[in-house]
Amino acid sequence: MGRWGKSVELRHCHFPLDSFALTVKDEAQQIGSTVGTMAIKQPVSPPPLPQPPSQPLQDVPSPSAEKAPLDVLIVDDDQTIREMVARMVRGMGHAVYLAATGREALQRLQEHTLDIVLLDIMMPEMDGFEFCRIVQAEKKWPDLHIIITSARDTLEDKVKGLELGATDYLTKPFSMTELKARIRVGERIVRYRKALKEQQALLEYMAREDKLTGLYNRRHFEERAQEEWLRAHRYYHPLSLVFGDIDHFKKVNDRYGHAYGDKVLKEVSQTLLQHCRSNDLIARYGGEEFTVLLLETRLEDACVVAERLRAAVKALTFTHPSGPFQVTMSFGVACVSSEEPQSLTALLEEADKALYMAKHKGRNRVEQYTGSQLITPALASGTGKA
Ligand code: GH3
Ligand code: MG
Ligand code: MG
Repeated sequence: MGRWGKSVELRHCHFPLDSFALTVKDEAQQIGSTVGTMAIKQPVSPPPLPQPPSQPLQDVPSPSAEKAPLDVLIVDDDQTIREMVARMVRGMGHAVYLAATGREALQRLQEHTLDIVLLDIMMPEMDGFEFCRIVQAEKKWPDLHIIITSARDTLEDKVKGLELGATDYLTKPFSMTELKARIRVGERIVRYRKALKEQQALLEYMAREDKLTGLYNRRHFEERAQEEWLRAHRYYHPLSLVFGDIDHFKKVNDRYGHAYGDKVLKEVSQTLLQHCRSNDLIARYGGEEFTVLLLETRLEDACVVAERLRAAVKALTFTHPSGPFQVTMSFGVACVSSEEPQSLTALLEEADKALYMAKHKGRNRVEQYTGSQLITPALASGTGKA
């Protein structure tokens, strides 16, 4: 029972945590009105209960990282009930929001990200059923855990509330201990859902990420690039693609070892990322190959970006124990053409052909696709990219 034990409460402040019904009953008796359920809904609400002498801060559970406070909305047109329940919920370590009508409750939902709603049914303006109906229809809060707390106790009411999306139904007068227990059940469900969502987000992120470099991987790049290609093609927006490949990377591995090669890949990735704009989509396409999709960017401007990337990579110095060294990169650039019907695959092939030319012309350079870069057998057997 703890510090706010029943005997202490009843003696000093009429605030027994274990039985809300008992408190209302006592108060109702004091002001000479009906006892029990009806007392809660009487038009003249009982006078506010005396506050406990001081809040027992040491009794409030301190939330740990994984037990962060939840956001709980208490909806009731009876101020006394709102305040008593609010005290109890705060005591459980949660953040509390209040509303006196269904309409106010909807407003709180718009303003805050709420986890649990304790919902009265009979309220002026908009009742609890209507609130549930709107929440269900809007589909914006699928994870909201609604616990109805109502004096309406027929089977029809309970079924109606649950069918309208509430997860639990508690009839008034209720015991505070039971409400607390039901909030705890809600808390477990809410936390479980949150953890599941975080796991899902992590899995999705991992599926899109290249583990070594932290850049997007080829799969994600192709998915996003396909969307962007369709948009650009449909609305005649410029869209460019840069294909980059580290020069003679095999030699880096051979000379400095595969592990150091990994380090080079990571640093090159960060450099490329730093020299891209925030809405450019950059990915590790494979091995030592990188792609950058440049939205709303024409061929000439994409060549400028590629040149900037080339210079940035060349400026890097790697400090291996055997001595410092540099790496260079070659780039091919292509743009969605408004004349010919293309595809993302065609765009990738064009950038790849331009990259091939850059390799062929001596590496550490940027080449743009001009349409005349046919790969002849002579070129293909030459020093082109692998
Ligand atoms: P070019 O200038 O023609 O591109 O020559 P290159 O040596 O860079 O090209 P090649 O395709 O012959 O070799 C690519 C090398 O990249 C071979 C491969 O082992 C290495 N590589 C690919 N992925 C990784 C990786 O994740 N880590 C490391 N360290 N090396 C990788
Ligand atoms: Mg290479
Ligand atoms: Mg390669």
